[in-house]
Amino acid sequence: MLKLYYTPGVCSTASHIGLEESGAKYDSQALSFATNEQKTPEYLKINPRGRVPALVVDEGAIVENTAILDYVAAKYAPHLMPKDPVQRARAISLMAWFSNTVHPNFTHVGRPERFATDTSVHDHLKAVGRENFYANLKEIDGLLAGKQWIMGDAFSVVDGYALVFYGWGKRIGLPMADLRNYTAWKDRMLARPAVKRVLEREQSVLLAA
Ligand SMILES: N[C@@H](CCC(=O)N[C@@H](CS)C(=O)NCC(=O)O)C(=O)O
Repeated sequence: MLKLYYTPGVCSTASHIGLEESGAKYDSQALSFATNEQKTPEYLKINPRGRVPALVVDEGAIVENTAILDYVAAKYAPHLMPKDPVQRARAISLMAWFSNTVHPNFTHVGRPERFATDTSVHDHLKAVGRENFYANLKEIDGLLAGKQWIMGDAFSVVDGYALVFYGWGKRIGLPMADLRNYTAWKDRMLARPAVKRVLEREQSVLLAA
């Protein structure tokens, strides 16, 4: 049995969507950051880094969205990752960039204290993070030009990951409607029953007008 540990509205939504789209049976547990449930001794046994998502499989825990999504596709839903080796490498490349660049840029906005202990520079870090994050969103908008899904004609687990950042942009009041391709694609995402189920379960900002 699979078990996903997630927190509503954070990057674990990517894995949540991937699992729901895969059709695999899974159990899930929401952890509240407000009460630091991601740092309890029980959860630290699952992910010693105290982060979500974590997916517990028969052999133990898998952490990091990129790894979880590749695993879920490989094991339960091969149609959710490109088969062609070059396209598959590009899918992993995009998820790696989401994880190592786009996500940390956003973290500067919400958690500047993770990048500098000098509080006098926190506002500056937030402003730079916001600018860099919006530049990343513009790049995603460009990647979606003329495409149905982020990897082309076929929906993939990478789409669920890209949706996380649209929601975050909306949450911090960035001009998301200006990103025409990204916004049209977001509407296609919201029309998918599995995506909608996850967003409803997480009470996502993406469902608000
Ligand atoms: N690169 C990791 C990032 C994991 C991560 O940083 N998760 C955040 C939520 S977006 C978290 O659990 N934060 C809890 C904390 O920092 O205490 C992934 O993609 O899985």
